[in-house]
Amino acid sequence: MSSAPKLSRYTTPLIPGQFSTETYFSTQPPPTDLKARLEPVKEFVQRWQKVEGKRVVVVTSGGTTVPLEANTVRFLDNFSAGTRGSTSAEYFLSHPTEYAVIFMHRQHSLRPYSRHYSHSLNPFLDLLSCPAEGLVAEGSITVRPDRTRQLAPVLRAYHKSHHGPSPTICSLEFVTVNDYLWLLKELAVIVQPLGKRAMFYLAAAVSDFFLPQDRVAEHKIQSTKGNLTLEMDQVPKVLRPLVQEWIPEAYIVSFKLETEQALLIPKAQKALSRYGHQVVVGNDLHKRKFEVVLVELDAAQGNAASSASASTAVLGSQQFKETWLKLAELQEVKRREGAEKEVLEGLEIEEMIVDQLITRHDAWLQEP
Ligand code: PAZ
Repeated sequence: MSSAPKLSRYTTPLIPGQFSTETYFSTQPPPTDLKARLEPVKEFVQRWQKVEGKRVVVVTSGGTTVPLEANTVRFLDNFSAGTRGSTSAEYFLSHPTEYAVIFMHRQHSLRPYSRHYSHSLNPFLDLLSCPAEGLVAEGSITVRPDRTRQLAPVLRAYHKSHHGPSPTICSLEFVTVNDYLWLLKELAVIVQPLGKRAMFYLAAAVSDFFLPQDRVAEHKIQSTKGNLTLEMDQVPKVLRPLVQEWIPEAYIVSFKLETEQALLIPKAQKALSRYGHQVVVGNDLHKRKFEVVLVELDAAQGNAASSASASTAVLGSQQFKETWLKLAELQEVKRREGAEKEVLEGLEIEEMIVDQLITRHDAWLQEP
């Protein structure tokens, strides 16, 4: 029998629907295996902390779910496939002397390197040679010669970062928004000793709403009971404690997704004013693969950064700078350098985002 969602006095927030961060973490239970999952991350951070000059970037990636049932049959989800996060992680990993990556991602979402061979884009079995008559002998399976040129660099980078003598990536999975919030909080504590050498690159699409544990039905909600009405509470804005309490020295980059382009810059500015972190990367849902805008405090007031196409704006007494990054501009530069068509077609906006952020992180490390 399914139990109907019910209210309890204990977790009901003072303002209906709004949990403070403290109330959230004191009422919503951590994932059962939290400590065990974080052990490899602790070792990873301790190892890289000893290497002078090494920085660690926490990349969050993919969408979070909100389960409607404890024995979960149904859940709310969002569109994110983890493209931004997995692609960006690769570009950070392409600077192996500077960056090691903690890749905190939604289970089964895209991952660095293997993303090139997803089942829909580039099915794994299509990479392998198969005799015309289909008689595949076990000991003789090989990669099709016409696919090795593309595969070799990806395989090399994958092995070096994941299975080399000193792996530069450590992965951590989440599914629900509750998993995500707990992992982020604990990760901040683990990464904290790195101080300014840490960067947070928060590209995951995190739900703004959740169902408190005591309002989640235990068993599958029965349709025989008629319409389903859901009332969800707001997820606390953990960016504030992340920036102001958990890891104040780190370089923190948040992402802002909108479907109305006109909202991007004002909302990014508001987030910077409210939380006091370093950069908001604004992106429009439909153009996110071709253009983004970096919004930050103007160098005169806050962080130093140089860029080709920056403009400034004022909100209250704060002055902001916006830097648009457009894939077409990178393609034009590479085209002029003589890049082949195949290279031009393979360019990704994450290369530009990561380059820009590394420059800013360099400057951040130089600041007293
Ligand atoms: O995962 P993806 O590449 O399909 O999408 C990336 C993205 C749009 C989720 C990311 O760029 C982003 O904006 N994340 C933050 C979303 C938000 O909470 O506003």
